[in-house]
Amino acid sequence: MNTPKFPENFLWGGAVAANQCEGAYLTDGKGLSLVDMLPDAKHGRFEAMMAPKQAQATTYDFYPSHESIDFYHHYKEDVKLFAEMGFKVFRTSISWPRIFPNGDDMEPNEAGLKFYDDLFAECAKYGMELLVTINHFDTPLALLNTCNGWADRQVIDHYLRYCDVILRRYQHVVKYWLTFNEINMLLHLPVFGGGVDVSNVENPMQVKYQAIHHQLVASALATKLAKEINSELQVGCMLAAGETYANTANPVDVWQSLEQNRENYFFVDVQARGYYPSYSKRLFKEHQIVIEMEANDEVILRENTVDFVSFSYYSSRLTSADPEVSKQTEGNVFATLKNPYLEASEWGWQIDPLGLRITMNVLYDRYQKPLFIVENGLGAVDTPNEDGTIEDDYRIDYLYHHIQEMGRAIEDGVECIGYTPWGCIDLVSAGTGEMKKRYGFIYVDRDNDGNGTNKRSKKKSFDWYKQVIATNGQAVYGD
Ligand code: BGP
Repeated sequence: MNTPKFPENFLWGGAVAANQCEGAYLTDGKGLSLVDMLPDAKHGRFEAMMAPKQAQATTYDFYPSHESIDFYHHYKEDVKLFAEMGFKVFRTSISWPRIFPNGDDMEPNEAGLKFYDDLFAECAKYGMELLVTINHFDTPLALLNTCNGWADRQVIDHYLRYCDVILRRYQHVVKYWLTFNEINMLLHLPVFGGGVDVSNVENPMQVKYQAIHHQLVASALATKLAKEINSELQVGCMLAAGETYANTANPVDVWQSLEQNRENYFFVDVQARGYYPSYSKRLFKEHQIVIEMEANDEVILRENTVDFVSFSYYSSRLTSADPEVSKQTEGNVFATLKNPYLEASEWGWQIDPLGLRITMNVLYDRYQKPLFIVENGLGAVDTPNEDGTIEDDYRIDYLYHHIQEMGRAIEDGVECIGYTPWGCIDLVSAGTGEMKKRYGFIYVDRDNDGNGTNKRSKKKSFDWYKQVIATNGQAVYGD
């Protein structure tokens, strides 16, 4: 096959999120985010997400987000390293409770805004574009407690007040915006995705889809606002993607895979097409869901679709209608069946580079909007050699094959704006709270219990990725 060519202005870069790297969890007036009350997996992170009230009443030994890798105080050094790799774009998020400590405050916290003034100016100094997630798992904790997070419609107003401040302030330095990280997270882990506690409600599906409706309306209104503030701004949605395959050619398996894919595409169907998909009628009926809408909601959704579709891709998924087939493995956001054709990471996430090409083709066929791959990567244990060097060939191998398939998808005709692999610098894992699960090109000396010097050093993948960027992706087609 011909060597695919990446577009000349393709945005190579890397991604992080405030709650997983900044630390400084109470510095300069920041309020608590819901992530700040979560311990690591060993001490019940998952259970805390399921029962947030009990979690808040518990004192854990260690909270990974409180210090994280202290990006808050190391950002200059880190951005310099990103620039050395040749990043054309840097994806990060703004911490909502850094700007509005309780979520419902009327005035923003100037010290919080100042931090992002400085961070973004530092990136601009090196000519990097910015891709900013407005809400990446860190809804202010106070909103979870006062109104059950996004289950309450008034959170739309709080969110838009926050959007108004940051969109205005950063319009000239941040061109690309994502309204919510992995918006389908709300369906699977509602505390994480939207500060919604469903542990004591009669019909969790009702509460979740109502909260989802609020996020969808908020996303559309944020898109509208962005355009009013500056018509140059580009706003995207963000999905935890990964095509779900059928386990066999049995039509019942194929049907089930279609349904599971729809469960995720539902979100982008609304955000990219502007209306609830026809299949949602039956879904809502089956789960006794009645979405409460305000008169203008449908118009808002229809008139304010996204400019591009962004997504995270770590793996494909597999499903079977046969209850006997139950070999589950871990995966991003939700577990899936074990695919016998695929290897898996140490955390059980299956590795499927071709699945990226498939996912890109499906998304592009479905929406005909430019794609942006804003997360992809391998979470692995890195063991430094005696001299401190880290030979992460496994990570290079993972990225190499995914970049190859991304190139092939572009060759297939898919329009793709850029690629920002996840955790370009080691940071706290969202799912497990560990440091041990590393994604970075840059190693950070810090362990699962918060010990370490926080010293940064380059892994072998650092120079490799630098070469990929320098050759506009051609380095992965050299063999
Ligand atoms: C996605 C999140 C990220 C990131 C990534 C890897 O769901 O958007 O925040 O953490 O997954 O997951 P983990 O950190 O659990 O390995």
